[in-house]
Amino acid sequence: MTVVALSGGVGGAKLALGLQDILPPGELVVVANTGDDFEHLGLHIAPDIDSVFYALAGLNDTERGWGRAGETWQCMQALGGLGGETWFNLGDQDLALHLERTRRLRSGESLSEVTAALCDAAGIATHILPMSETPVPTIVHTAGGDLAFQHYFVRDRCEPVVTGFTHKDAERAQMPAALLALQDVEAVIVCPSNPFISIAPILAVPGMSDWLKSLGAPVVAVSPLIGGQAVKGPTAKMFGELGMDVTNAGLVAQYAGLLDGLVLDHADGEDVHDLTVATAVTGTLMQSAEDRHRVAELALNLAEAIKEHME
Ligand code: FO1
Repeated sequence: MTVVALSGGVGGAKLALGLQDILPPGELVVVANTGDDFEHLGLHIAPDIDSVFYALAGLNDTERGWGRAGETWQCMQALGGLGGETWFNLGDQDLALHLERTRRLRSGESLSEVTAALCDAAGIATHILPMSETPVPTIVHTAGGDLAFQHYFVRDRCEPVVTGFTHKDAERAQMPAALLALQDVEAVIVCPSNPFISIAPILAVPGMSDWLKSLGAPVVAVSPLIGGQAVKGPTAKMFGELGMDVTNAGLVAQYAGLLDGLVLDHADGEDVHDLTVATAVTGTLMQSAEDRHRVAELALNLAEAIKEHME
């Protein structure tokens, strides 16, 4: 049996770790957003793949949210001393990952193959797959003009007012063959990631939504909203700027008929009355392993209950 999880970076990686811990080894497949990927300092940077990778390998920095624990920054300091670009921080250990990924990509391996090799090396039994083998960079449309994703997110600290997004070259993107080959998928879990910049790019890959629907498996999301706010990042700000209510009904509408169920936080318990999908309510803030396991288990249980009704 297989569980497929769709994930962005930090928030998604927490649930992916919870799922990995409670499922038998190898039964979890995480499809990671690559809309944030970019070429920087000559290296292929894949932030969301890496957030999931570091979390599942137990190497992540839980305070900062991205990158490796125990990181050092000597290369960045030296680069700054040479007048180089330092707005995007690449730690010394993190650089090793980017060097190896970039080397393998340049030698002709696909992004799926490279990611699988890195997971093997780190002893991760979970399969992490990019949403696409080819780049689908997210372009952020703002009141002040279009921005490359990391310019919006890191350089400009998500300050510009967002008016929309383009998933550039999505029409050319292809789902990884390893994803299409999956059999016996029992549940699809949409992690508590940003619906606009983490999950929408995955769903923009041609065939992805139809494939998810064709599995005959319940699709259950864990809401990234707690009390009408995002735990971290610009999710709530984007809802407002795009003229949408910051509610779970707004979230379900954003997923346009994909969801069968939603796990939401106690603080938003009232939202269940406005929802047409099956729901389960718990504390969704994941600060400890116990939190991650509880939320992961509830999402899988909700999927199982929905499946029983489908049959
Ligand atoms: N986020 C930051 O806010 N500042 C950084 O300098 C930064 C560097 C960075 C390097 C590697 C990596 O994998 C992620 C990094 N992130 C950084 C996080 C990241 O760019 C964003 O959180 C995601 O793209 C959004 O999911």
